[in-house]
Amino acid sequence: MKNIKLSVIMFGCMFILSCSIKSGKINDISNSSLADVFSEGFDLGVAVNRNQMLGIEKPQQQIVSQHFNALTPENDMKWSTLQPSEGSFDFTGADALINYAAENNKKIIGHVLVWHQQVPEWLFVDEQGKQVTREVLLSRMKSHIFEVAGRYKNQIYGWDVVNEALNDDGSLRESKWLEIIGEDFIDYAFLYASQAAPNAKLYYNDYNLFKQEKITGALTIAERLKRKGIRIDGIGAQAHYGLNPPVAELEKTIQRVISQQLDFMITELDITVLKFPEPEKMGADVSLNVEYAEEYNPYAESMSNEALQALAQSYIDLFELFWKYRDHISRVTLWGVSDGDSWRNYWPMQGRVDYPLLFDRAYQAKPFVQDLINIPQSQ
Ligand code: 9MR
Repeated sequence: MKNIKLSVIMFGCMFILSCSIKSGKINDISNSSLADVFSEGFDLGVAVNRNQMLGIEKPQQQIVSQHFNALTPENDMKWSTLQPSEGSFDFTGADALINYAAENNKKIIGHVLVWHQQVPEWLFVDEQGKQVTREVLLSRMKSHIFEVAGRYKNQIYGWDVVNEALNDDGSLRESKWLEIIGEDFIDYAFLYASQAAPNAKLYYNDYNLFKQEKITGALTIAERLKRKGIRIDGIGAQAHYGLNPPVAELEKTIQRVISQQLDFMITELDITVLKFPEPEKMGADVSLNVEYAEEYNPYAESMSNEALQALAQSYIDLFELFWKYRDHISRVTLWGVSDGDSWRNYWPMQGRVDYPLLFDRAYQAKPFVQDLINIPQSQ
């Protein structure tokens, strides 16, 4: 009799469990963590700002603490913030992130050591305003990397060492780094980073890497570094996409990267629901600034249901791909906490209202987040 009772109870429990898995309730995220759902596959990261780290933006901080396990500073570790004038460093924002991450047990991704944007005016010129030599710029690069990556060598898990050095066709982007130092500026950046932070992972990071010519350029850089005995651990694909993201091309990219024994990660994911005014310039070139036009801002009050469905499908398609390659993808990072925080509201056109992230302006998870968290159970 006792055994029968026990079996009935056990059967009942299993039935309830299987129903709740099917209905998705087992992963009701109000009481759990998105990062936990994907933890068998990859870290789930987010870009954060200083106010979130300091607790000034409380609702966003709550989302960060509950749902993400890897943090990238959206702006606070860029050169112009850290070393606004030569030799004088300001670590206020960076330290706030480091402290928050330590207290809340989050990984930290450093962003970024060498980039052509958000650099201070003094960096490429001498006191007379004349362009500096290769030797001077290399020495400025070295001291910055040693100061910054060295300071956090025990706290930062991985660094975006060089960011956006390529054009979409895979050639090297014209920049002051390239002009003054030459193409081995990339090699030196990785060399210095590996010396300053020997235990940190070192990444090359760029946008539009789903384009095969562009990933060829990135892989060529990685091969050269390896040939020279300079460490590079992985390639970060930014993923600033629009609706219907390039899933098939991205899959090819993932396959090519992992076949080179390089780690692959998605470093800056967001999906605009708005029409891109100059489609051939889709990507993340922050210098693009298109004049405001009403027709490009259709959801000023709220997003249409159609757009929400298309956004949902886009995220589902991408997360299915990420989960398929979970053994080779170490992290997927969203570029911002909630829609109101996103840079997409002001790029490539200022003054629009966009809906590119997982959490809305009222800090609620969008309905399709439930579909995302069901992916690990359904595959
Ligand atoms: O999201 C960042 C935004 O707040 C800054 O104004 C902008 C300035 O350059 O940089 C944005 O972050 C960029 C990142 O550092 C590198 N890849 C493209 C990102 C979006 O522009």
